[in-house]
Amino acid sequence: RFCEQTQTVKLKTHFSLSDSLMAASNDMKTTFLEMYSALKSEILEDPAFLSTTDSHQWVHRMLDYNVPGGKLNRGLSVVDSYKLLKEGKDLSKDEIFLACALGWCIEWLQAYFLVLDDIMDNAHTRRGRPCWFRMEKVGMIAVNDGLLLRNHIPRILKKHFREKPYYVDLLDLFNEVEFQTASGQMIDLITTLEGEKDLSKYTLQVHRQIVQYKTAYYSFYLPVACALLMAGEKLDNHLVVKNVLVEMGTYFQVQDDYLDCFGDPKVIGKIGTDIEDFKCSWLVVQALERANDDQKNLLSDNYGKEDKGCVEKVKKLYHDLDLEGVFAEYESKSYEKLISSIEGHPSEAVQAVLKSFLGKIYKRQK
Ligand code: DMA
Ligand code: MG
Ligand code: MG
Ligand code: MG
Repeated sequence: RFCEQTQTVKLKTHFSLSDSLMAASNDMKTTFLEMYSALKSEILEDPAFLSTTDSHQWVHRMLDYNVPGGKLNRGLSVVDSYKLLKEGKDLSKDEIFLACALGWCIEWLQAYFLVLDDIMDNAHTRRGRPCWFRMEKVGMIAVNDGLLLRNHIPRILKKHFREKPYYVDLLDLFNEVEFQTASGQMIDLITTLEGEKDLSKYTLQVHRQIVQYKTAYYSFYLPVACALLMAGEKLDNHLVVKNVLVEMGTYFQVQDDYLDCFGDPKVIGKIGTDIEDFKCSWLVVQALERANDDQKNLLSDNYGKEDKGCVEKVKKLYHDLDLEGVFAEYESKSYEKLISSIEGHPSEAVQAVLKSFLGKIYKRQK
């Protein structure tokens, strides 16, 4: 117990090195990234790795490859949201420290989901580099690495939040959201089962169910829920906020589906595989709603095949059906709807949180 306390103090001292940066407060991202190194050091101090240097090395490399390289939107949103909930009051060093720690827990969760998602989706690249499981000497060890990433989260929470009155709510939140995400992933995966490839089951309703569960809860609700808990709020009192965030997350995953086909791999850092994987993507659902019988047959014959020619035929059909236009329309409609739900909220601070989040993703290219 004493030992752990000293470690926490050590971590906080290390963190105070960046006091000058925080005073300027214009570079929260730098502070956030410094916090990553501190959390990583704590994890690497675990006796599990002391006996062999190889295991220490492995975890070090695995974390650096998978945790910090993304846009960090989810993690930084915890800090941003907490600040907005505090309505302009300056945050203490301790508050910044805790909000960053929660932000990193979400980035860890994201790393865990992505390592496993890329195996299951048979993906090639992520964040502009090969997927972790494609790396030499990694392969299916990536499955266990996913489990490790997942297990780091309760360790970080225990170390820094154990004494907080909202500790139990925090654990419950992470557990609940992980369950929802894994359930969404399951539906996403079983709809593509070989031998049951049947496009007629791909409806907007099925699509909505998948994306709400696999993406919206962990990417949108979770960061704001973390900030609310830190601010001393009870989540049951914020169901309206939750609904708006789930809507926003749904819109975000529609963008992801769109970019999978129409995005620039150099910009989004990944090569799309939804057509090859027979995914219930927003694009295929929209295509089915608009296709004539011939076009439906073309889809049945070519959707879900590895063959490059088949993929090209599907992409051409999407273009012929003007799905770029349909998406542009969907995007502005969703934005308007979200803004009007947000403006219906009684709290200015909550409105600011939601608008800031929406601003980060509207018309995103990556
Ligand atoms: C993402 O679904 C969902 C999770 C939980 C990672 P996806 O497979 O469309 O994501 P990506 O396009 O990033 O592989
Ligand atoms: Mg994927
Ligand atoms: Mg997937
Ligand atoms: Mg995708």
